[in-house]
Amino acid sequence: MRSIPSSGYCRAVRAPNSPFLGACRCLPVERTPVWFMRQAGRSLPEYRRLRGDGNILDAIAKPELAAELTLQPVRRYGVDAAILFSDIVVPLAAIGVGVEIVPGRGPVIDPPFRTPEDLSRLRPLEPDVDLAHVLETVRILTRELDVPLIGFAGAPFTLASYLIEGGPSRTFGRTKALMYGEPELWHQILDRLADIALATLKAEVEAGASAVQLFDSWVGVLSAADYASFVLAASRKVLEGVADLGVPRIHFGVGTGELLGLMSEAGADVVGVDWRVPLSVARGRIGAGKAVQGNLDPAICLAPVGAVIEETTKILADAGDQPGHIFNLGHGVLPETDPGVLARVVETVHDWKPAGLQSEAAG
Ligand code: 1CP
Repeated sequence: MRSIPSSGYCRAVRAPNSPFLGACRCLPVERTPVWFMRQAGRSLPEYRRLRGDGNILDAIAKPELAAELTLQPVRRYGVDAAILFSDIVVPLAAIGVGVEIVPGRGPVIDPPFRTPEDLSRLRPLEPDVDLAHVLETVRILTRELDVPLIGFAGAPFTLASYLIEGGPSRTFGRTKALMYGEPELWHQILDRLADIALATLKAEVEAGASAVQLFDSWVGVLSAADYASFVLAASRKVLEGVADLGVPRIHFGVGTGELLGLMSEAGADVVGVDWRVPLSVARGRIGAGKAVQGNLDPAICLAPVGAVIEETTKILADAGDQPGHIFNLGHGVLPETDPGVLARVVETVHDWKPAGLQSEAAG
């Protein structure tokens, strides 16, 4: 196995030869790394026990508790990376935008953003003060973990959609109406959200995170032309803004098959792919030199375990034996998922030895 430089992006990690960090850099690694979006959360009995019925934003504000919730899936599954237990709306709540996370629904913003005056509600983020509790969680985890910690932020489009809709949406009608009706205000909102995401990611890396993921979960509702006109510049501002920190940057959205090339252009090292596009096809759209992350349909994990393992193996085979694949789901773990099934997925991924990588590993 070729070793990974121990300086720079590996700095906060005790395992300098992390398969996760290596795969993010498209280096040959001893085994395909795996982690799951929403690996912490309601699918785990130990999560339900520890979290109880309290408000999730309160749990995130308690560093010892948030660190323990982050560690639970790492202990249970032996995944190759941890993802900070927080939420994409935490920086917005921290600057005083009225946000609540309503059980069974998701983030609700009251009142929603509708006028130019609302722009003043997006003041600059001062991470040391506004996110002090989150950064403390990162510092605890950096001491405790022996796998890399992924920090994250919500991308400008996805955060803007919550602000403008006032909560989760199916049509994104108000978001698109503002985008087309008041393009100047739209760009101002996205630019401020880009600054907030950038400040969040920088602070998390400075506190010890070894990689970052920019979640643009809902951007797949846009056409490629809209993405290029209304989103690309703001996402690029975030991803290029963290380039000099030397940690891998992952960029992810759902239903983004038509946008993969543009999301790659926005500056990521790794592009997340949902289950709608085979990884072999996605690689062509994303371009050479970048890694792919994905892409098992989380709903398939509710099927009998034999079918889940078969689909897992198909994805591993389709990723091919070229370096640069991080196994993940195509979106977050569904709460009704049996953790035993995910444990079998991890085992299957770790046991997978594509012929090409075996010879690299020997050499
Ligand atoms: O109390 C609870 O358990 C509620 C469920 C929950 C959890 C576990 C929410 C509400 N947020 C979180 C934590 C969370 N959120 C994590 C850390 C856990 C982990 O991944 O292991 C992360 C990375 C997020 C990020 C997040 N929040 C995203 C991007 C990822 C994605 O799923 O696309 C998004 C879109 C949100 C908004 C959000 N927060 C919570 C919900 C239910 C939602 C989605 C609502 C919607 O459909 O719009």
